[in-house]
Amino acid sequence: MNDCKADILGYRLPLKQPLLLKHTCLNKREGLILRLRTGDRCGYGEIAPLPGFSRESLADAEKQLKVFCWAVNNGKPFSFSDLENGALFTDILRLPSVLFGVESALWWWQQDHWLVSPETGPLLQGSTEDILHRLAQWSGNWPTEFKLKIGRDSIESDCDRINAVLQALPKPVNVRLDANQQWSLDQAFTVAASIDVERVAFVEEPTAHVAEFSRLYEQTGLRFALDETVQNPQYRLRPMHGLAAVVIKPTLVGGLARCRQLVTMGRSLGVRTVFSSSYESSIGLHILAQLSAQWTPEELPGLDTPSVFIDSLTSEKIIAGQPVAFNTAFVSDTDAWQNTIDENDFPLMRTIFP
Ligand code: OSB
Ligand code: MG
Repeated sequence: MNDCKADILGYRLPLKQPLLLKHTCLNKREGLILRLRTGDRCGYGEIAPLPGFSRESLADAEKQLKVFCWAVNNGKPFSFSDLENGALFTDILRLPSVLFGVESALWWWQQDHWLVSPETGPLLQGSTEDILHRLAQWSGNWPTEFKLKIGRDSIESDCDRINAVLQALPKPVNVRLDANQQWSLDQAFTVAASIDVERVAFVEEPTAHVAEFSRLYEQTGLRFALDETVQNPQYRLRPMHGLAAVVIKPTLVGGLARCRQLVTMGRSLGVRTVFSSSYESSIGLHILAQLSAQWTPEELPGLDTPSVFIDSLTSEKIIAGQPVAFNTAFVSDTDAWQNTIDENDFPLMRTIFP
């Protein structure tokens, strides 16, 4: 690809309330938008390491992305076959979030049209009381599955929460649970014995040790999904007793070539592959929704994360392919970026490169 120009925009998005994640609590979400241009055609990618989940910091990602942009703007050649083979600028691109951002910008650049966005599996977060209230108000169609976060409080409250949610849902509707590796194996046995495992499509990462997951299934019938485990680039997917699904978070897994490989492997093992978000802005979510629609059209992706933002980036024009001047449309002055954050300053965007 010749004559390609790259630029980077940084964003800082406000959250409705502090976002409690494993090991950390976020008060704002920050990331980078990469734009690749040739003539009047553009491709966008998002680079947003998630604190507590990504190994790299945003500063690390920015540094690596700038090296890539500098090389591209100075005429370093690359081809789409490199992209497909996962061999794109292997000397520069190493961090998962940067690989995803660069590869998806090139992928975006190649797309001629967008598919209808898939429905997403609604995420049940917050207190059990809030969740039950939300379900009681549910109007319209029920999705086939909801995702419920657990593993944060006591085992008793996890059991109560799961049973209360299952009771509030009509019989054919099931749940996906996510323990984020927080249970011990004994605790997992206790939970499995207290709930209707038939209505649990799977539990993501029940304990901290992947070697225990099949034992849990064999003794209780509780099926499981891999999420954190496949974020290790060395991990090779293989048949496992009770493996129901592989959750793919491209920002954390790193790169479309590896994501594609997980989809193909999952399919050959007869397990579901579920694209899922890592609290990206609406630009990243658009990419994830399209990847899901193209690669796993039968699946309900886990993209119900925009509700945590007050404003998740105005991207309709970008997605529609209309020309957008990064500078005039988005960019705030440097003072606003550097000064203490005030709710009225959001969302902030600024040019990072060139
Ligand atoms: O634990 O699956 C997780 C988002 C960021 C980091 C970790 C996780 C998540 C989600 C995304 O839960 C939403 C979903 O998977 O439905
Ligand atoms: Mg998970």
